[in-house]
Amino acid sequence: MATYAIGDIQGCYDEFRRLLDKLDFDPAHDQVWIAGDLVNRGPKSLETLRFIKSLGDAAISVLGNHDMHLIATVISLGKTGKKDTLAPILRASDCDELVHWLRHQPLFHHDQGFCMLHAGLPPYVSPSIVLPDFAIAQPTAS
Ligand SMILES: [Mn+2]
Repeated sequence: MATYAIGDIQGCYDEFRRLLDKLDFDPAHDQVWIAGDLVNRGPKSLETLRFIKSLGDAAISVLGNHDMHLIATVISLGKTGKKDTLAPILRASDCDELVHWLRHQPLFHHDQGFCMLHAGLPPYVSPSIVLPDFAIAQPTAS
Protein backbone atom coordinates (compact mmCIF):
# COMPACT_ATOMS: atom_id res chain seq x y z
CA MET A 1 0.00 0.00 0.00
CA ALA A 2 1.26 3.43 -0.92
CA THR A 3 0.02 6.88 0.04
CA TYR A 4 0.48 9.73 -2.41
CA ALA A 5 -0.19 13.43 -1.90
CA ILE A 6 -1.24 15.62 -4.80
CA GLY A 7 -2.42 19.21 -4.62
CA ASP A 8 -4.14 21.76 -6.77
CA ILE A 9 -5.54 19.51 -9.45
CA GLN A 10 -7.84 22.42 -10.37
CA GLY A 11 -9.87 20.55 -12.93
CA CYS A 12 -6.84 19.13 -14.78
CA TYR A 13 -8.51 15.74 -14.92
CA ASP A 14 -6.53 14.25 -17.82
CA GLU A 15 -3.19 15.13 -16.25
CA PHE A 16 -4.35 13.82 -12.87
CA ARG A 17 -5.39 10.49 -14.39
CA ARG A 18 -2.09 10.24 -16.29
CA LEU A 19 -0.20 10.88 -13.07
CA LEU A 20 -2.14 8.17 -11.24
CA ASP A 21 -1.44 5.79 -14.13
CA LYS A 22 2.28 6.60 -13.95
CA LEU A 23 2.20 5.89 -10.22
CA ASP A 24 0.40 2.62 -10.93
CA PHE A 25 -2.19 3.84 -8.43
CA ASP A 26 -4.52 1.06 -7.32
CA PRO A 27 -7.55 2.34 -5.36
CA ALA A 28 -7.98 -1.13 -3.86
CA HIS A 29 -4.61 -0.87 -2.13
CA ASP A 30 -3.30 2.71 -2.37
CA GLN A 31 -4.54 6.04 -1.08
CA VAL A 32 -4.20 9.52 -2.53
CA TRP A 33 -4.33 12.61 -0.37
CA ILE A 34 -5.71 15.56 -2.32
CA ALA A 35 -4.42 18.82 -0.85
CA GLY A 36 -7.30 21.04 -1.91
CA ASP A 37 -8.38 22.96 -4.98
CA LEU A 38 -9.87 20.02 -6.80
CA VAL A 39 -11.76 22.36 -9.11
CA ASN A 40 -11.65 25.56 -11.13
CA ARG A 41 -9.29 27.10 -13.65
CA GLY A 42 -8.67 23.81 -15.47
CA PRO A 43 -10.98 22.42 -18.16
CA LYS A 44 -12.48 19.36 -16.46
CA SER A 45 -13.56 20.23 -12.94
CA LEU A 46 -16.75 18.19 -13.24
CA GLU A 47 -14.88 15.05 -14.27
CA THR A 48 -12.30 15.63 -11.54
CA LEU A 49 -14.94 15.98 -8.84
CA ARG A 50 -16.88 12.92 -10.00
CA PHE A 51 -13.71 10.83 -10.18
CA ILE A 52 -12.31 11.80 -6.77
CA LYS A 53 -15.72 11.23 -5.17
CA SER A 54 -15.88 7.81 -6.84
CA LEU A 55 -12.57 6.81 -5.26
CA GLY A 56 -14.28 6.59 -1.87
CA ASP A 57 -11.84 5.79 0.92
CA ALA A 58 -8.96 5.63 -1.56
CA ALA A 59 -9.00 9.45 -1.69
CA ILE A 60 -8.72 11.85 1.24
CA SER A 61 -9.43 15.44 0.28
CA VAL A 62 -9.23 18.74 2.11
CA LEU A 63 -10.92 21.89 0.91
CA GLY A 64 -9.07 24.63 -0.91
CA ASN A 65 -10.19 28.15 -1.69
CA HIS A 66 -11.49 27.18 -5.14
CA ASP A 67 -13.54 24.36 -3.62
CA MET A 68 -14.96 26.80 -1.07
CA HIS A 69 -15.73 29.20 -3.92
CA LEU A 70 -17.70 26.47 -5.70
CA ILE A 71 -19.64 25.68 -2.53
CA ALA A 72 -20.36 29.37 -1.94
CA THR A 73 -21.50 29.78 -5.54
CA VAL A 74 -23.89 26.85 -5.27
CA ILE A 75 -25.44 28.15 -2.07
CA SER A 76 -25.77 31.54 -3.74
CA LEU A 77 -23.23 33.33 -1.62
CA GLY A 78 -20.82 33.85 -4.46
CA LYS A 79 -20.72 34.66 -8.13
CA THR A 80 -18.59 32.99 -10.74
CA GLY A 81 -15.73 35.10 -11.99
CA LYS A 82 -14.28 35.52 -15.48
CA LYS A 83 -11.54 32.95 -14.87
CA ASP A 84 -13.85 30.37 -13.30
CA THR A 85 -14.44 27.11 -15.14
CA LEU A 86 -17.19 25.88 -12.84
CA ALA A 87 -20.16 26.17 -15.22
CA PRO A 88 -20.23 22.45 -16.20
CA ILE A 89 -20.51 21.52 -12.52
CA LEU A 90 -23.26 24.08 -11.94
CA ARG A 91 -25.20 22.66 -14.91
CA ALA A 92 -24.62 18.99 -14.08
CA SER A 93 -27.56 16.85 -13.01
CA ASP A 94 -25.48 15.58 -10.08
CA CYS A 95 -24.31 19.07 -9.01
CA ASP A 96 -26.11 18.93 -5.67
CA GLU A 97 -24.75 15.46 -4.90
CA LEU A 98 -21.20 16.46 -5.82
CA VAL A 99 -21.29 19.69 -3.81
CA HIS A 100 -22.91 17.88 -0.89
CA TRP A 101 -19.97 15.47 -0.92
CA LEU A 102 -17.45 18.30 -1.36
CA ARG A 103 -18.76 20.34 1.54
CA HIS A 104 -18.31 17.36 3.85
CA GLN A 105 -14.58 17.25 3.14
CA PRO A 106 -12.46 18.67 5.96
CA LEU A 107 -10.13 21.65 5.94
CA PHE A 108 -7.46 19.64 7.73
CA HIS A 109 -6.46 15.99 7.71
CA HIS A 110 -3.81 14.18 9.71
CA ASP A 111 -2.77 10.54 9.81
CA GLN A 112 0.38 8.45 9.97
CA GLY A 113 2.34 11.37 11.42
CA PHE A 114 1.52 13.70 8.52
CA CYS A 115 -0.94 16.51 8.20
CA MET A 116 -2.46 18.15 5.17
CA LEU A 117 -4.21 21.42 4.61
CA HIS A 118 -4.49 23.80 1.70
CA ALA A 119 -2.29 26.90 1.97
CA GLY A 120 -2.95 27.51 5.66
CA LEU A 121 -5.75 28.83 7.81
CA PRO A 122 -6.27 32.21 9.42
CA PRO A 123 -5.63 31.98 13.17
CA TYR A 124 -9.30 32.52 14.00
CA VAL A 125 -10.42 29.41 12.05
CA SER A 126 -10.24 26.07 13.82
CA PRO A 127 -8.74 23.27 11.70
CA SER A 128 -11.59 21.07 12.89
CA ILE A 129 -14.28 23.43 11.61
CA VAL A 130 -17.18 21.73 9.87
CA LEU A 131 -19.21 23.66 7.37
CA PRO A 132 -22.78 24.17 8.50
CA ASP A 133 -25.62 22.36 6.83
CA PHE A 134 -27.30 24.40 4.19
CA ALA A 135 -30.02 24.02 1.68
CA ILE A 136 -28.52 23.87 -1.77
CA ALA A 137 -30.09 26.48 -3.99
CA GLN A 138 -30.96 25.80 -7.57
CA PRO A 139 -27.60 26.28 -9.27
CA THR A 140 -27.25 28.80 -12.04
CA ALA A 141 -24.37 28.87 -14.46
CA SER A 142 -23.03 32.13 -15.76
MN1 LIG B 1 -5.54 27.62 -3.61
